[in-house]
Amino acid sequence: MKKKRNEAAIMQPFRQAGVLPAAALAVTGLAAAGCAQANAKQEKPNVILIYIDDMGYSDISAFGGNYTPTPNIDRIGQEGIQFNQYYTACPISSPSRVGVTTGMYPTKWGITTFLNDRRANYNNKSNDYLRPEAPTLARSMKAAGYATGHFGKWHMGGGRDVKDMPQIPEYGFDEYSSTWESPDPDPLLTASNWIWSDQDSIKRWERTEYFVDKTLDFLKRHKGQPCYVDLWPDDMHTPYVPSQEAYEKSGKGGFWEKEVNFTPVLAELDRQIGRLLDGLEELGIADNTIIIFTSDNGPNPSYKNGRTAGLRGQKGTLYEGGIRLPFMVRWPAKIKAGQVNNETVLCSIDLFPTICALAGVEPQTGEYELDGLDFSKTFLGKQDTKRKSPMFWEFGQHFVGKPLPGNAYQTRSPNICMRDGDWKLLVNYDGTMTELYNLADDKYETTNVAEKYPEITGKMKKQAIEWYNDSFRKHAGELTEPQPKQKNKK
Ligand SMILES: [Ca+2]
Repeated sequence: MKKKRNEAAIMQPFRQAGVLPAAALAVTGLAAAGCAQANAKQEKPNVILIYIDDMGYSDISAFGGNYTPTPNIDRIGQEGIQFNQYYTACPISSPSRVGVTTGMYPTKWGITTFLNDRRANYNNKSNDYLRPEAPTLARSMKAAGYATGHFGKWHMGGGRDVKDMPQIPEYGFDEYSSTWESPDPDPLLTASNWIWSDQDSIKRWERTEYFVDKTLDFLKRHKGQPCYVDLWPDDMHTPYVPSQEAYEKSGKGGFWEKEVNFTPVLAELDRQIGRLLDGLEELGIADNTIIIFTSDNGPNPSYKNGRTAGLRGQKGTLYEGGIRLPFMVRWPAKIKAGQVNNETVLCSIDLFPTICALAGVEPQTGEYELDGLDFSKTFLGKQDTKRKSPMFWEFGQHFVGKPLPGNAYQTRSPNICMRDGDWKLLVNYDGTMTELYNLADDKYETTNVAEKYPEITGKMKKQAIEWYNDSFRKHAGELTEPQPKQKNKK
């Protein structure tokens, strides 16, 4: 067997150091020697950013989900603060990840939709990877003395026929383990040349456990040093393959998008988040660890919008179901338990400046200006901060002018969106499909009031299109057309 799973490492995460090669052990030994001294004075908090893939607003119980109880995930908000008006920067994986990584609107970096092969990226006016000169949160944390790890899906470059992307350490990470859509996939997860296969050493249903093990092992080895960790699982992205039994029963492709398999995958994700929380307790670092829990974009499938609490739209649209997501923060040392914030409108691009402020870290942004705002005081529950500037989104310029699908009401939105206070405007970059909603009156976006409020519509439409014209591919460089593909023999 080519890539045998290391059972001991999986079953006993805290002993993983025992299977490290000699060179790594030497480094670990040095870190351990510094621990006693560092332990006494680690003031900066650890930060774990849990970024779930394709989790809907109401998958989990704390946000109204009733698929399966999620007591462990819910605990993060119950023991900290839950925000009910949090948005991702883009309703699909790659640009969403760019937004949270850079603290900037992803369209500026020319990541316009999910990263595909080079020809598709070119056709979508997308770069093949995030340019390494972009500011990154991890790089700022590292510069302030943090140990940095990325464990889970990446999808900001690499996979398919893209070979010239930078490696993950170039974005500020000391260690990583990632999946097929990354520069250097973990061989235990990628026995085949695809996102997953039944030949993988770590099975699809064991992946979140694997990344939680990686996270805990990293924190253990760096105990005494502040750590920044991305824990970015594959769940709740399809296919839903909850177990060997389900895999054999479902066959190839049978039920992998069905609720019957979705539910146990969600239950397992919750169990693994519970293991993470228990692990932090065992390591004695729970009190001074900030955990942020959220998702990268809305659900697909949405199960008739059961996964969006009835909000319109889903993954791939700028309606609320595509971009409004669950968001919770726990930091026992500083954040009072049991808070719910219904007022503050947050965006994933705020996390870069906010996390830096919470940790006392200076953001390293080079010549670029972050688009996100510092909401650290709001996270700490000190004030109910109202957002002082509008937010903008761009997704789907490649759909503009194309025929709408039959189910467009839920699956296709105009490609620019702006939220200012309770007003939300959507429009295509060519000025077509103008829609206006007042979210305080109509959070389900059922009634387009653009004609009823022509002044508001006109002003917001102008602002939104100007923002798009200024932002689209602003720092992305020139697009280069790929050479015609060699024919692949399978
Ligand atoms: Ca996603």
